[in-house]
Amino acid sequence: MPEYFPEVSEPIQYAGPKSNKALAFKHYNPKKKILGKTMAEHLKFSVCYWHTFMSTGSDPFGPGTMLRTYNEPEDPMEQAKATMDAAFEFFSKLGVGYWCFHDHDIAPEGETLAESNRNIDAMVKLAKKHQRATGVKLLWGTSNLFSNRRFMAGAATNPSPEVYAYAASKVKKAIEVTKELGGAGYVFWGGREGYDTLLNTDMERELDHLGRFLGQAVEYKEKIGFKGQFYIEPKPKEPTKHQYDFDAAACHAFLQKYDLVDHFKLNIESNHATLAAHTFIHELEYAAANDMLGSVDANRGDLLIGWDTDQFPTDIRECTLAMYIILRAGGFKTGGLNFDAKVRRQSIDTVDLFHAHIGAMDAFARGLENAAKLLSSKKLEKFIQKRYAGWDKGLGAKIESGAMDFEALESYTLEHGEPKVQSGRQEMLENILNEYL
Ligand code: XLS
Ligand code: NI
Ligand code: NI
Repeated sequence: MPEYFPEVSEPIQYAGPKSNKALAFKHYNPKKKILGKTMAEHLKFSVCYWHTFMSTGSDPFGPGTMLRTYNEPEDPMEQAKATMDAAFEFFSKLGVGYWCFHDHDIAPEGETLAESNRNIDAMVKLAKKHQRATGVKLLWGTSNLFSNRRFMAGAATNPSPEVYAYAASKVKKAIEVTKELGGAGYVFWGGREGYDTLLNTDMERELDHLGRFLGQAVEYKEKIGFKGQFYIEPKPKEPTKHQYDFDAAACHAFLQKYDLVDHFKLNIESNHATLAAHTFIHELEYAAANDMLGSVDANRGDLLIGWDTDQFPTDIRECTLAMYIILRAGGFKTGGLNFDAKVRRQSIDTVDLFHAHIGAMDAFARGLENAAKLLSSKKLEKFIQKRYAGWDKGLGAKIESGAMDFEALESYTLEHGEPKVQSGRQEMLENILNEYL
């Protein structure tokens, strides 16, 4: 088998924070134990197939810039095979435990659904062989319901029932192969489930169709005995003007309305959070507070550019706060940190793929270490506990237990007068956080 990443001859090693080696981990030490688990077990890093192996740097103003040897074969299936060989070589050399893919990342779409499915089957066979040989596991699978022109007006929310049927057929297959590959999860990202203009949109009907579609997916999952976790990945816009899976709260409300909330968790993506005018931390916190935190698409946006730039995460403060929430919520169960991120258009060498992933893994390793220390110090938790202590006894406990109606609350206030107020101490807390970065 040809070697696709000759610039890295040995798997990337942990060399420690003092090392000057660029192709080494300074902080990610997979076997190091933190709060009873290894770093690898906490972080569960995953490489995404689409950005890392399928995208070559195109943007709205120009085509790809990256020339890859695995893209050289002209026959689409030969190209797909070379790409998969390259992908597993990369996973092994980088030392990640997981990968994620869309159906047509790994296999070209054929002229018909039947041909597409045959292509997928052939590639799944190869993926299975590679998974067995390398020990790399599938974090989640998904179906691309947004690139082909048939999906221009959405998949489950398309005005045409034929497109709904096509989308269902693709998701059916993608769930089957995710099961076949032992996937721990399956993601629904509603690529074009939204609208470009309300002038042509029956929103009520579209939402009902999306609810039905996801319900049918749950039914099928149960029918074939797929035990993986279903996730919804919120995103507010892009490619459409508005997407129904806007943010964590909108997805949660949607799942409750259609009685699906027990069957899904959320896959929170950092760049999608900022597109929704939230922070990544807000989305994680909302998900955790509602027992909906499932998995993470770890990347970062650029606040000066208004789209999903999908850059590799490097911000230590953000990684620390993210891991703080994840640890506090009990850590990942089925999910992990999937790098839904791509190298910049000028980063044209394959070695740039290593630099990008190494930096992101080190950033999250530091985030994990910082978060573990911050959590063990209990400094933030103690502050919050004290801030809400009024609810643990007396008046607060009575309100929480439902023992005080509006009339009783009025009598209490008439008797006790003006409440005492307390400082929020934001600056002090920000200083504490900085001590841990
Ligand atoms: C696009 C999404 C996509 C999903 C998988 O913005 O992030 O990559 O993660 O379909
Ligand atoms: Ni994503
Ligand atoms: Ni994205």
